[in-house]
Amino acid sequence: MSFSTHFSHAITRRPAASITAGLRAVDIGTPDLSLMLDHHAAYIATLRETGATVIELPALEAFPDSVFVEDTALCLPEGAVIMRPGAPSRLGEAAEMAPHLRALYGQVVEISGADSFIEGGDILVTEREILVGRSARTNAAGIAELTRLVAPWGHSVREVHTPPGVLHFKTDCSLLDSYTILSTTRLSASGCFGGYRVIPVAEGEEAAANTIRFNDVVLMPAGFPKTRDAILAAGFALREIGNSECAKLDGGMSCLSLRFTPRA
Ligand code: CIR
Repeated sequence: MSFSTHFSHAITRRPAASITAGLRAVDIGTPDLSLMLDHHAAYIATLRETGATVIELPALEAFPDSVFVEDTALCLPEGAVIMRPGAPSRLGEAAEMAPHLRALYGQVVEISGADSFIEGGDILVTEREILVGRSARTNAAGIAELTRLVAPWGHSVREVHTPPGVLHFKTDCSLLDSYTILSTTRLSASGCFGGYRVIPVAEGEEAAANTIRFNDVVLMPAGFPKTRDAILAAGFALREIGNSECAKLDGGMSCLSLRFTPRA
């Protein structure tokens, strides 16, 4: 079973009422908390249906973007790495996540350099390597520190680039199985996925790129029929989850969980 697609656990965090103040590149409306909670519940139920244990953490009002837990840590089978988010308003979210991972993992290490910044949304873990996109949130020092921290666990890091104007590397791509990546053309055109099979996101449906493969199912945002059909045609089981409210804050399927199988 692949450690990059199959997981025993996930951690999520309930959206806070302060989500209305969440970060966004462009203001396309205020997220509706009640609808977001409905979508969030459907997301968690789908993770649970695969047999995984889902740990639901309580809302953190002091951190409007804290529902997007993926950015706080990188979880590998051998241990977890606590991130240093590049968005100043999100920096404190990592410390809020650390004790929960310490309770589950034997080894938890931290990105600690004052000049190091890195967010989980910029990290794509595949069976053979860890790709990290440099972005407005993730810098060279953060990537260098991550590279040093995961080397003893046998993981290699390859630095790639998040397209300009795109929040995170994984805003534009997802792993569907150990050698298949769903990607926007603007990202795959950079050549970063050599050696992988790439399923292109349909033109005009770029917001469909951020999906997750979680055990035997692919969770994707609802409303992108061409990309949905391409994933189905490639033979994957798929569930569409409402994402209209998270999308207002540049969030998608991966942002909403940490997914892992801890080795105690
Ligand atoms: C932010 O700008 O940080 C949040 N509004 C969205 C974070 C999405 N996270 C992710 O893609 N991993």
